[in-house]
Amino acid sequence: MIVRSLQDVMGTDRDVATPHWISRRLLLKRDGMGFSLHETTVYPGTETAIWYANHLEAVYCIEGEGEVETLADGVVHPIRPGVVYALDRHDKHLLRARTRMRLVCVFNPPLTGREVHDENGVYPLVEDEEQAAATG
Ligand code: 9YT
Repeated sequence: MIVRSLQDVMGTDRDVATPHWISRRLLLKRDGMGFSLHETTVYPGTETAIWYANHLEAVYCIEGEGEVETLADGVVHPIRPGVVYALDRHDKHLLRARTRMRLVCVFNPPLTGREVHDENGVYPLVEDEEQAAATG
């Protein structure tokens, strides 16, 4: 069994910070679960363009308020605690945080932890750790 806390992850390579968000990767590909599980904190007043072309992601809000806009149709969905959005169509979207949001995110296939968003907000599909080192 794997037992891990946010404190265990903070300050390690599972703790990834960007100007708009910080993400603690509690479970990654190397944990062998077939998905990755992250707690992501999104900073208030930010807007982030994201497109997970290679991954499915479900995002469950546990704290804070904001909205997600799907670019294909311009529909804006409010986000508050208890709301999940699932990018089942690899939807291009804009994530806006009105207040500091804490989100629990699940990725399939799992992230290795070495991916970085490219200029389109896409994470590359990383098949193994060697490739991750080359691209990450
Ligand atoms: C909600 C979202 O996708 N934020 C970007 C970070 C992502 N959750 C990650 O890499 O953990």
